[in-house]
Amino acid sequence: VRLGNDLRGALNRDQLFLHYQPLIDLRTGEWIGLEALARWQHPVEGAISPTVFIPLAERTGMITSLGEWALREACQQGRTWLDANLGFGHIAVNIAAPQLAHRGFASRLRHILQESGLPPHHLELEITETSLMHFDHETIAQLREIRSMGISLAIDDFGTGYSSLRYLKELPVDALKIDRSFINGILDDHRDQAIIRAIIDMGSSLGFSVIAEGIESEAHGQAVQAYHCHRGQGFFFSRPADADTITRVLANQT
Ligand code: G
Ligand code: G
Ligand code: MN
Ligand code: NA
Repeated sequence: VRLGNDLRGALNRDQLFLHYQPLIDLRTGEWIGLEALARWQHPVEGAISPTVFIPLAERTGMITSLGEWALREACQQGRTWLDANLGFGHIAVNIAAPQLAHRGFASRLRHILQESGLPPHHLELEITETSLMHFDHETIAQLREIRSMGISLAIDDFGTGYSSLRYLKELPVDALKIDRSFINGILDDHRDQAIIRAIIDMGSSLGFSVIAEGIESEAHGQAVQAYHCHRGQGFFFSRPADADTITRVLANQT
Protein backbone atom coordinates (compact mmCIF):
# COMPACT_ATOMS: atom_id res chain seq x y z
CA VAL A 1 0.00 0.00 0.00
CA ARG A 2 2.75 2.40 1.02
CA LEU A 3 4.75 1.83 -2.16
CA GLY A 4 1.59 2.46 -4.16
CA ASN A 5 1.17 5.84 -2.48
CA ASP A 6 4.84 6.59 -3.01
CA LEU A 7 4.47 5.85 -6.72
CA ARG A 8 1.63 8.34 -6.91
CA GLY A 9 3.94 11.00 -5.52
CA ALA A 10 6.96 9.88 -7.54
CA LEU A 11 5.49 11.22 -10.77
CA ASN A 12 5.20 14.71 -9.29
CA ARG A 13 8.53 14.60 -7.52
CA ASP A 14 10.76 13.82 -10.48
CA GLN A 15 11.71 10.41 -9.09
CA LEU A 16 10.73 8.74 -12.35
CA PHE A 17 12.88 9.01 -15.42
CA LEU A 18 13.65 7.12 -18.60
CA HIS A 19 16.69 5.14 -19.58
CA TYR A 20 17.34 4.24 -23.21
CA GLN A 21 18.83 1.10 -24.71
CA PRO A 22 19.98 1.06 -28.35
CA LEU A 23 18.66 -1.33 -31.00
CA ILE A 24 21.49 -2.37 -33.27
CA ASP A 25 21.98 -3.25 -36.93
CA LEU A 26 24.08 -6.36 -36.31
CA ARG A 27 25.82 -6.11 -39.68
CA THR A 28 27.17 -2.60 -39.18
CA GLY A 29 26.91 -2.04 -35.44
CA GLU A 30 24.88 1.11 -36.14
CA TRP A 31 22.14 2.23 -33.80
CA ILE A 32 18.73 2.00 -35.47
CA GLY A 33 16.55 2.92 -32.53
CA LEU A 34 16.27 3.28 -28.77
CA GLU A 35 13.97 1.53 -26.32
CA ALA A 36 12.75 3.76 -23.51
CA LEU A 37 12.68 2.04 -20.11
CA ALA A 38 11.15 3.61 -17.03
CA ARG A 39 13.22 3.92 -13.86
CA TRP A 40 12.18 4.86 -10.33
CA GLN A 41 14.70 6.27 -7.88
CA HIS A 42 12.93 6.02 -4.53
CA PRO A 43 14.32 8.42 -1.88
CA VAL A 44 14.50 5.68 0.79
CA GLU A 45 14.33 2.34 -1.03
CA GLY A 46 16.72 3.32 -3.81
CA ALA A 47 16.22 2.07 -7.35
CA ILE A 48 12.98 0.10 -7.75
CA SER A 49 12.67 -2.17 -10.77
CA PRO A 50 9.93 -1.63 -13.35
CA THR A 51 9.13 -5.33 -12.90
CA VAL A 52 7.85 -4.17 -9.48
CA PHE A 53 6.37 -0.73 -10.15
CA ILE A 54 4.75 -1.35 -13.55
CA PRO A 55 2.55 -4.18 -12.18
CA LEU A 56 1.95 -1.99 -9.11
CA ALA A 57 0.82 0.83 -11.37
CA GLU A 58 -1.50 -1.57 -13.18
CA ARG A 59 -3.05 -2.75 -9.90
CA THR A 60 -3.52 0.75 -8.51
CA GLY A 61 -4.91 2.32 -11.68
CA MET A 62 -1.86 4.52 -12.07
CA ILE A 63 -0.69 2.93 -15.30
CA THR A 64 -2.58 5.41 -17.48
CA SER A 65 -0.86 8.45 -16.01
CA LEU A 66 2.50 6.70 -15.71
CA GLY A 67 2.22 5.49 -19.30
CA GLU A 68 1.32 8.95 -20.56
CA TRP A 69 4.23 10.40 -18.67
CA ALA A 70 6.61 7.89 -20.35
CA LEU A 71 5.20 8.68 -23.79
CA ARG A 72 5.45 12.44 -23.25
CA GLU A 73 8.96 12.17 -21.84
CA ALA A 74 10.16 9.96 -24.71
CA CYS A 75 8.58 12.17 -27.38
CA GLN A 76 10.07 15.33 -25.87
CA GLN A 77 13.49 13.70 -25.64
CA GLY A 78 13.21 12.57 -29.25
CA ARG A 79 12.35 16.13 -30.30
CA THR A 80 15.35 17.43 -28.33
CA TRP A 81 17.66 15.03 -30.18
CA LEU A 82 16.18 16.01 -33.54
CA ASP A 83 16.64 19.69 -32.73
CA ALA A 84 20.29 18.97 -31.92
CA ASN A 85 20.67 17.14 -35.25
CA LEU A 86 21.28 13.84 -33.47
CA GLY A 87 19.88 10.91 -35.44
CA PHE A 88 18.42 8.20 -33.23
CA GLY A 89 16.10 6.35 -35.63
CA HIS A 90 13.02 5.71 -33.54
CA ILE A 91 12.16 5.55 -29.86
CA ALA A 92 10.26 2.46 -28.74
CA VAL A 93 7.97 2.93 -25.74
CA ASN A 94 6.49 -0.01 -23.83
CA ILE A 95 2.70 0.12 -23.56
CA ALA A 96 0.83 -1.87 -20.91
CA ALA A 97 -2.41 -3.63 -21.86
CA PRO A 98 -4.68 -1.44 -19.68
CA GLN A 99 -3.39 1.67 -21.48
CA LEU A 100 -4.59 0.32 -24.82
CA ALA A 101 -7.87 -0.86 -23.39
CA HIS A 102 -8.58 2.78 -22.61
CA ARG A 103 -10.84 4.16 -25.35
CA GLY A 104 -9.13 7.52 -25.48
CA PHE A 105 -5.63 6.15 -25.95
CA ALA A 106 -5.20 6.90 -29.67
CA SER A 107 -6.38 10.47 -29.35
CA ARG A 108 -4.22 11.08 -26.27
CA LEU A 109 -1.29 9.75 -28.24
CA ARG A 110 -2.07 12.07 -31.13
CA HIS A 111 -2.17 14.95 -28.67
CA ILE A 112 1.18 14.00 -27.10
CA LEU A 113 2.82 13.82 -30.52
CA GLN A 114 1.48 17.22 -31.52
CA GLU A 115 2.52 18.77 -28.25
CA SER A 116 6.06 17.42 -28.46
CA GLY A 117 6.48 18.04 -32.17
CA LEU A 118 7.96 14.57 -32.72
CA PRO A 119 7.16 13.25 -36.21
CA PRO A 120 5.21 9.97 -35.77
CA HIS A 121 7.64 7.81 -37.74
CA HIS A 122 10.16 8.35 -34.94
CA LEU A 123 7.87 6.56 -32.49
CA GLU A 124 7.27 2.84 -32.02
CA LEU A 125 5.01 1.20 -29.46
CA GLU A 126 5.94 -2.13 -27.87
CA ILE A 127 3.06 -4.34 -26.83
CA THR A 128 3.69 -7.66 -25.08
CA GLU A 129 2.43 -10.79 -26.73
CA THR A 130 0.52 -11.68 -23.56
CA SER A 131 -1.47 -8.46 -23.61
CA LEU A 132 -2.77 -9.24 -27.11
CA MET A 133 -5.05 -11.95 -25.81
CA HIS A 134 -7.09 -9.32 -23.94
CA PHE A 135 -7.69 -7.25 -27.07
CA ASP A 136 -11.24 -6.66 -28.25
CA HIS A 137 -12.44 -5.10 -31.51
CA GLU A 138 -12.19 -1.58 -30.12
CA THR A 139 -8.58 -2.08 -29.10
CA ILE A 140 -7.66 -3.45 -32.50
CA ALA A 141 -9.42 -0.51 -34.14
CA GLN A 142 -7.29 1.80 -32.01
CA LEU A 143 -4.15 -0.03 -33.08
CA ARG A 144 -5.11 0.51 -36.73
CA GLU A 145 -5.72 4.18 -36.06
CA ILE A 146 -2.35 4.51 -34.32
CA ARG A 147 -0.59 2.83 -37.22
CA SER A 148 -2.37 5.04 -39.75
CA MET A 149 -0.90 8.00 -37.85
CA GLY A 150 2.53 6.73 -38.91
CA ILE A 151 3.55 5.15 -35.61
CA SER A 152 4.94 1.62 -35.83
CA LEU A 153 4.02 -1.32 -33.61
CA ALA A 154 6.20 -4.09 -32.21
CA ILE A 155 5.21 -7.25 -30.36
CA ASP A 156 7.47 -7.57 -27.34
CA ASP A 157 8.65 -10.74 -25.55
CA PHE A 158 7.55 -12.75 -28.56
CA GLY A 159 7.34 -16.49 -28.00
CA THR A 160 6.51 -16.36 -24.30
CA GLY A 161 2.98 -15.02 -24.39
CA TYR A 162 -0.39 -16.68 -24.28
CA SER A 163 -1.53 -16.07 -27.79
CA SER A 164 -2.50 -17.72 -31.00
CA LEU A 165 -0.70 -17.08 -34.26
CA ARG A 166 -3.87 -15.80 -35.86
CA TYR A 167 -3.31 -12.29 -34.54
CA LEU A 168 -0.14 -12.04 -36.64
CA LYS A 169 -2.45 -12.14 -39.63
CA GLU A 170 -4.99 -9.73 -38.22
CA LEU A 171 -3.05 -7.16 -36.27
CA PRO A 172 -1.34 -4.20 -37.91
CA VAL A 173 2.16 -5.07 -36.73
CA ASP A 174 5.62 -3.99 -37.97
CA ALA A 175 8.09 -5.84 -35.78
CA LEU A 176 8.59 -8.91 -33.57
CA LYS A 177 11.02 -8.90 -30.69
CA ILE A 178 12.21 -12.43 -29.86
CA ASP A 179 12.17 -12.85 -26.09
CA ARG A 180 15.61 -12.95 -24.55
CA SER A 181 14.94 -16.26 -22.79
CA PHE A 182 15.39 -17.97 -26.18
CA ILE A 183 18.57 -16.07 -27.06
CA ASN A 184 19.91 -17.20 -23.70
CA GLY A 185 20.11 -20.77 -25.04
CA ILE A 186 21.01 -20.07 -28.65
CA LEU A 187 24.59 -21.37 -28.38
CA ASP A 188 23.88 -24.79 -26.94
CA ASP A 189 20.19 -25.62 -26.73
CA HIS A 190 18.81 -27.07 -29.94
CA ARG A 191 15.24 -26.35 -28.83
CA ASP A 192 15.97 -22.64 -28.42
CA GLN A 193 17.74 -22.72 -31.78
CA ALA A 194 14.72 -24.31 -33.46
CA ILE A 195 12.29 -21.83 -31.93
CA ILE A 196 14.44 -18.83 -32.84
CA ARG A 197 14.78 -20.02 -36.44
CA ALA A 198 11.04 -20.59 -36.69
CA ILE A 199 10.23 -17.11 -35.34
CA ILE A 200 12.72 -15.45 -37.71
CA ASP A 201 11.46 -17.39 -40.74
CA MET A 202 7.82 -16.78 -39.93
CA GLY A 203 8.30 -13.12 -39.03
CA SER A 204 10.34 -12.36 -42.13
CA SER A 205 7.90 -14.19 -44.40
CA LEU A 206 5.08 -12.10 -42.98
CA GLY A 207 7.09 -8.95 -43.71
CA PHE A 208 7.94 -8.06 -40.12
CA SER A 209 11.20 -6.69 -38.87
CA VAL A 210 12.59 -9.26 -36.41
CA ILE A 211 14.72 -8.17 -33.45
CA ALA A 212 16.67 -10.48 -31.12
CA GLU A 213 16.62 -9.33 -27.51
CA GLY A 214 19.19 -10.20 -24.88
CA ILE A 215 22.34 -10.24 -27.04
CA GLU A 216 24.93 -10.62 -24.28
CA SER A 217 27.97 -11.67 -26.34
CA GLU A 218 29.45 -11.42 -29.80
CA ALA A 219 28.63 -15.12 -30.25
CA HIS A 220 24.93 -14.40 -29.60
CA GLY A 221 24.99 -11.73 -32.31
CA GLN A 222 26.70 -14.04 -34.79
CA ALA A 223 24.33 -16.90 -34.02
CA VAL A 224 21.15 -14.90 -34.73
CA GLN A 225 22.73 -13.49 -37.88
CA ALA A 226 23.40 -17.04 -39.09
CA TYR A 227 19.59 -17.40 -38.93
CA HIS A 228 19.20 -14.23 -41.01
CA CYS A 229 18.15 -11.92 -38.20
CA HIS A 230 20.12 -8.69 -38.42
CA ARG A 231 18.68 -6.64 -35.62
CA GLY A 232 19.48 -7.01 -31.98
CA GLN A 233 19.52 -5.43 -28.57
CA GLY A 234 21.35 -6.37 -25.43
CA PHE A 235 23.99 -5.79 -22.80
CA PHE A 236 26.77 -6.74 -25.27
CA PHE A 237 26.14 -3.49 -27.11
CA SER A 238 24.85 -1.30 -24.34
CA ARG A 239 22.96 -1.42 -21.10
CA PRO A 240 20.05 0.98 -20.81
CA ALA A 241 21.57 4.41 -20.08
CA ASP A 242 20.33 7.86 -19.08
CA ALA A 243 19.53 10.51 -21.69
CA ASP A 244 22.77 12.45 -21.12
CA THR A 245 24.89 9.36 -21.74
CA ILE A 246 22.91 8.54 -24.90
CA THR A 247 23.25 12.14 -26.07
CA ARG A 248 27.05 11.93 -25.79
CA VAL A 249 27.20 8.70 -27.79
CA LEU A 250 24.84 10.09 -30.47
CA ALA A 251 26.98 13.21 -30.72
CA ASN A 252 30.12 11.09 -31.25
CA GLN A 253 28.36 9.06 -33.95
CA THR A 254 27.56 12.09 -36.11
O1 G B 1 14.40 -2.19 -17.80
P1 G B 1 14.04 -3.53 -17.28
O2 G B 1 14.64 -4.77 -17.94
O3 G B 1 14.27 -3.66 -15.83
O4 G B 1 12.46 -3.63 -17.50
C1 G B 1 11.72 -4.62 -16.90
C2 G B 1 10.36 -4.67 -17.52
O5 G B 1 9.65 -3.45 -17.31
C3 G B 1 10.39 -4.92 -19.02
O6 G B 1 9.49 -5.96 -19.31
C4 G B 1 9.91 -3.63 -19.60
O7 G B 1 9.18 -3.83 -20.79
C5 G B 1 9.04 -3.05 -18.51
N1 G B 1 8.98 -1.60 -18.62
C6 G B 1 9.99 -0.72 -18.48
N2 G B 1 9.57 0.54 -18.69
C7 G B 1 8.24 0.45 -18.98
C8 G B 1 7.22 1.42 -19.31
O8 G B 1 7.45 2.63 -19.41
N3 G B 1 5.96 0.94 -19.50
C9 G B 1 5.67 -0.39 -19.43
N4 G B 1 4.41 -0.78 -19.64
N5 G B 1 6.61 -1.33 -19.15
C10 G B 1 7.87 -0.91 -18.93
O1 G C 1 10.35 -6.88 -21.65
P1 G C 1 11.23 -5.91 -22.34
O2 G C 1 11.83 -6.48 -23.58
O3 G C 1 10.64 -4.57 -22.58
O4 G C 1 12.44 -5.73 -21.33
C1 G C 1 13.51 -4.93 -21.55
C2 G C 1 14.43 -5.25 -20.40
O5 G C 1 15.43 -6.19 -20.78
C3 G C 1 15.12 -4.01 -19.89
O6 G C 1 14.79 -3.86 -18.56
C4 G C 1 16.58 -4.34 -19.99
O7 G C 1 17.27 -3.94 -18.83
C5 G C 1 16.62 -5.85 -20.16
N1 G C 1 17.72 -6.25 -21.02
C6 G C 1 18.15 -5.61 -22.12
N2 G C 1 19.20 -6.25 -22.68
C7 G C 1 19.44 -7.32 -21.89
C8 G C 1 20.42 -8.37 -21.95
O8 G C 1 21.28 -8.46 -22.84
N3 G C 1 20.35 -9.32 -20.97
C9 G C 1 19.42 -9.26 -19.99
N4 G C 1 19.44 -10.23 -19.08
N5 G C 1 18.49 -8.29 -19.90
C10 G C 1 18.50 -7.33 -20.85
MN1 MN D 1 10.30 -3.89 -24.53
NA1 NA E 1 11.13 -8.40 -24.23
